Amino acid sequence: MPTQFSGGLIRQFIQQEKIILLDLSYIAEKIEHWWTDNKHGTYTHLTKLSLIGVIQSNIKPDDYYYFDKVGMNGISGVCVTGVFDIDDFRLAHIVHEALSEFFLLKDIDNSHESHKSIFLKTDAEKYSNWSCGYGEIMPHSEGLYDSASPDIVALTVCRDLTNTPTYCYMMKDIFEDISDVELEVLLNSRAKFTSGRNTSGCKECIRPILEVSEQSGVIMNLDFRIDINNGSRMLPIGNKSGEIINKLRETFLNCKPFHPSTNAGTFLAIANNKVLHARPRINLDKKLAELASQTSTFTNTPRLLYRSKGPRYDISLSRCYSRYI
Ligand SMILES: O=C(O)CCC(=O)C(=O)O
Ligand SMILES: [Fe+2]
Repeated sequence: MPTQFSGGLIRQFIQQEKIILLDLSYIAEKIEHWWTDNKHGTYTHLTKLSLIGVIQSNIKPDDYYYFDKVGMNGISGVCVTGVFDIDDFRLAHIVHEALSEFFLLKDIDNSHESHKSIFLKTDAEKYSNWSCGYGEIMPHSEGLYDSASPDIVALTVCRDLTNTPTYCYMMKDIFEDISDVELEVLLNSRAKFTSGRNTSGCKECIRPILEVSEQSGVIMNLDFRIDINNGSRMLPIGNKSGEIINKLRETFLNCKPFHPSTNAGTFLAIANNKVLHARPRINLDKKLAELASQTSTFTNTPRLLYRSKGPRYDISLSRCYSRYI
C-alpha cells in the first residue's frame, strides 16, 4: 500500500529527535541523607513512595518537565546524571524504581525472562549479544518479538568499574547514509523478529520496519543482534529491504553513538522505538571477566546496571471515559 509520507518528510521529523541531558547532582545529598536515615535494608513499596517524595520536593521544575515526555515531541530520551554517589546496590535499585515512576514507566515482569539486573553472569565470557554476557551487544530495541513491545527502556548505573558505556543510536544517524527512496521502502516493508537467549522458548512477531503515526511520530523496529541459538533476531521480508538493512549494519561502524556517563547514579530513559541501544565488549580482561562471572554477587560484580522496560502508563480518565466527562 503506498504511503502518504515521503522519505524527505520522515527525515525532517527524525532530525528533531534529541536526548536531553540533566545534571541532578544537586539532589544526591538529599537522597543519600534520606537513605542513611531510612535504612530499610530491603525494598518495600513504602520505601519507594518515601523516596519519590524526597525527589519531588527537591527537583527543579525545569528538570522535572522532561520526566514524563520520553517518546513525545522530539524527546527520544532523557539522561540524568549524579543522582547518587555511593556504591550501594539497594539504594541504586530503589532510586531506579522511584525514577522509573516519574518517567511513567511500568516495568513488565515477564515470567519468561529475567531482565531487572545486568551484570556478568555464569558463562558470561562465552556470549555476545546477551546483556549478562561479556561480548559486544549489537544495536537493538527491546522486545520486538512480543506483540506489545516496550515503549520505554530505563537503565541505572549502580557501579561500573569497567567503564563500559551503553551506546545510543539516534534515527537521524542510523538513516543518514540511505536515500529517501530507501526510507520509503523501509516504510512499506516488514520483518520477522525472534526472541533470544534470555527468553525461555522461542517467540516471534512480524512488524513493519518503519512506522509513522500521529501519536508517536516516526518509529523504527530494528534489531541487529545475532542470537547464539536462534540466529538473526531480525529477518527482513523481501530482498529490497534486506539489502537496505545490510547497508545499515555498515552505518554503525562509522556512526558516533551518544553514550551516557558510566558513573554511579546515571539514569537513562529512552523511547524504545526511537533510539537503538547497544554495548561494546565489557572493558575488562577476559580472564578477569570469567572469574567475575563465576563469583558474582551484587556487592562485588564490577559492573551492575538496573533495567526496566515496559509501556508508558496513563492515568488520565479521558483515554477511556472521554464521553462521560
Ligand atoms: O549493558 C548495557 O549497557 C545494555 C544491555 C542491553 O542492551 C541489553 O541488555 O539488552
Ligand atoms: Fe537491550
